[in-house]
Amino acid sequence: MRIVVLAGGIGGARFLRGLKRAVPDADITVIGNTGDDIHLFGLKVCPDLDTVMYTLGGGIDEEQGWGRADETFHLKEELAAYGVGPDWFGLGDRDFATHIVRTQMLGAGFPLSAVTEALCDRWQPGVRLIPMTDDRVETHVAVTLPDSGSAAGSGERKAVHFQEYWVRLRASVPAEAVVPVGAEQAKPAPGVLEAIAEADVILFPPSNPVVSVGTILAVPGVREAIADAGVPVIGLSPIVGDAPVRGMADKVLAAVGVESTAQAVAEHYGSGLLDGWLVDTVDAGCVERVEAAGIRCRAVPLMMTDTDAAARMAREALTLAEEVR
Ligand code: GDP
Ligand code: FO1
Ligand code: CA
Repeated sequence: MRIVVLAGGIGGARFLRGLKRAVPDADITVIGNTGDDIHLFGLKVCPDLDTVMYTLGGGIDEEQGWGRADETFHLKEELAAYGVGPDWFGLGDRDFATHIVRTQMLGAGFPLSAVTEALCDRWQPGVRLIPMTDDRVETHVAVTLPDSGSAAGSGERKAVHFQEYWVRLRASVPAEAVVPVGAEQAKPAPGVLEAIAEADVILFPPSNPVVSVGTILAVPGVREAIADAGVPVIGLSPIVGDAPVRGMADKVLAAVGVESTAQAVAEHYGSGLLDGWLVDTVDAGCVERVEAAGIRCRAVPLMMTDTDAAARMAREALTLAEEVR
């Protein structure tokens, strides 16, 4: 079975680990979000690609969900001693090696998709991991910073990089707009459209609907290819009990006018894209309303407490795919 998954970071990666356990023989292609990518200290950092690669390759910091296990921060400390920032982004020593290799290969002229493949030679994630595009796309968030006196600024409206919004500001101010800068001009990376066209099923894991899956869908051609694939498209809700399981997805959902509920996220994707939607059992009350919107819906446990729980979720998604096929 050929499965295509549109993945962000932690939610996508943990689901993928379950999917691999649920269907060990499947041919899984992951289209990874690169809108979170950021240049720091002259290096290209791809948080979501790395989270998938490290999680599936056994190198992730399990508790944190991002970055390397057994990490140290000497390099970050040395940079800080020189007064070289930013100091708000936690790049560890082991992780730095990945960004150095990536940046070196990009500088030598390799596209990000080829670089990602090379990095995966080491990590053997057991899936084909392709960035959504080889072109530069960076998600920016329009915010109004609080009045002066606070470290953040002086009541001015400005656009900040997604990582600055998420990590530095901790989404503490409303996101007024979320813009995947460069997406309109981006081309899908080699293999993206082909994998979608050849898929037997397409899955949206419980990743952020705006800044992960939404950014991938913003690459011209991707949404159309999914709609044209003619195979079941099944999503799993990252919202459980009207709140994100983890993180601040509610803040970026508000920016696109979507309530933080499992039903609203399903309707946001819409019946033109989604055939099936899984909500958590605590949200069973919305199943009929989602179905009324033309999307087949089931309520099942959606908490990825461990890989077995994620594998059960993956099996439920594939069962729903067979129901709508
Ligand atoms: P990020 O790039 O690291 O933010 O990760 P993703 O975009 O892939 O996923 C983030 C989303 O995963 C968040 O909105 C969380 O609500 C969701 N999430 C995390 N853990 C779980 C879980 O156990 N169950 C469900 N249903 N969603 C989860
Ligand atoms: N997330 C944080 O909340 N704080 C960090 O300092 C941080 C550093 C970091 C370094 C490498 C990496 O691959 C990911 C990192 N993340 C960090 C996670 C990541 O930036 C975000 O979780 C996602 O991009 C949000 O969608
Ligand atoms: Ca992310």
